[in-house]
Amino acid sequence: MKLLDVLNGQTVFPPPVWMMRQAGRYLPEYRQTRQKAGGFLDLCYNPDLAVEVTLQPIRRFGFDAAILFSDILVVPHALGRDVRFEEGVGPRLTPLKQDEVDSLDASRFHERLAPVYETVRLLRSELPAQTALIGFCGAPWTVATYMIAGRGTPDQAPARLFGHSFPDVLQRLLDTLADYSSEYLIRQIEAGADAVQIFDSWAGVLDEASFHNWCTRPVARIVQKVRERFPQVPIIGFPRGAGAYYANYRTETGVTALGLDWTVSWLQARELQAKGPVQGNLDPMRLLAGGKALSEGVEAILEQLGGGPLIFNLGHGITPETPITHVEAMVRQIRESKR
Ligand code: 1CP
Repeated sequence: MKLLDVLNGQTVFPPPVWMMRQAGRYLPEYRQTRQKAGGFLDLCYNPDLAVEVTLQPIRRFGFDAAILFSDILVVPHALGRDVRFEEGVGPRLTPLKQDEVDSLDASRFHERLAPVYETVRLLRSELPAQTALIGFCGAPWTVATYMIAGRGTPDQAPARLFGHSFPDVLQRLLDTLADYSSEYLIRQIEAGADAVQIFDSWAGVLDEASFHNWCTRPVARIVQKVRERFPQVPIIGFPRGAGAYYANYRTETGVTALGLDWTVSWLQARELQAKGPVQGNLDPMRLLAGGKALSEGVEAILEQLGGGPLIFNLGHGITPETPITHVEAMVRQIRESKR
């Protein structure tokens, strides 16, 4: 598998490619299956339909990796929190109060997530042998931001305020999430995931000390626990917006590869790549725009990072309005490129 070769440190050219949120609303076949499933969580917990939507982008574009179809918020749901997805609005949770942190209900954690493990098992048997299967979880900080605010917010002010007001309570929440997320990843690997990614989408809103305590440390705890059980399975860390903290994040967490967002400079990206594989980092707005914006963006990544271990990806998820023809053009350009 090309993706695993890169994660083992090899340079593969043209690089393997997949996209964050590759199963999603920009695909008509996704919208159709989504409608059949009923609610969004019903889709996540229905192995047959979750397998179907995971495979849709693989059939269409022949990506080098499939990512399990689920959501980062199934973890708080399996910890007994109320999680809903409102059509066209996004996730809604009952905001977690500080006196509820020590009474999360984990009694049915794996039972609730059993359909996700079943999805992984089915996927590994149905995917082509050359297509890697990526499992995932949200990083504790990012999951906590949704648990605390009860929704997505532009800068996670509610969770930052919570953490600065009650640092010990937030730390306990993050530790709990790290422990259950580790178990969740281990079960996904047991079921057949070839690699796992930890999504820290809200890493970029923190000061240096908070980044260390709330992003780096909990992710290091997950990496350590997963490695105790599966020393060889690659772990991709994606601390979106980490900026100057990317380098320390790699050394201190021990992740195998770093997911880069599109704001990282080429100089920094190449310095990071000199220490291990990187993944990214096309601006999803270049993919949405298409044409020259897209081809120049793809070309720059191949030129700047194609000489080392690279997994081609976007710098964040594809947006629902993106034309399918743009994705086809991107994949064609990557696959036809020569060095
Ligand atoms: O209408 C729909 O069908 C719901 C849209 C949708 C989809 C397709 C949501 C709601 N989640 C997903 C799937 C999903 N989420 C995947 C599947 C695999 C793939 O990539 O194809 C993954 C990996 C996620 C991870 C996820 N969920 C993250 C981390 C990555 C990121 O994009 O930053 C986050 C922050 C979430 C929360 C979430 N779930 C859904 C939405 C719209 C959001 C963001 C809400 C917000 O911040 O406002």
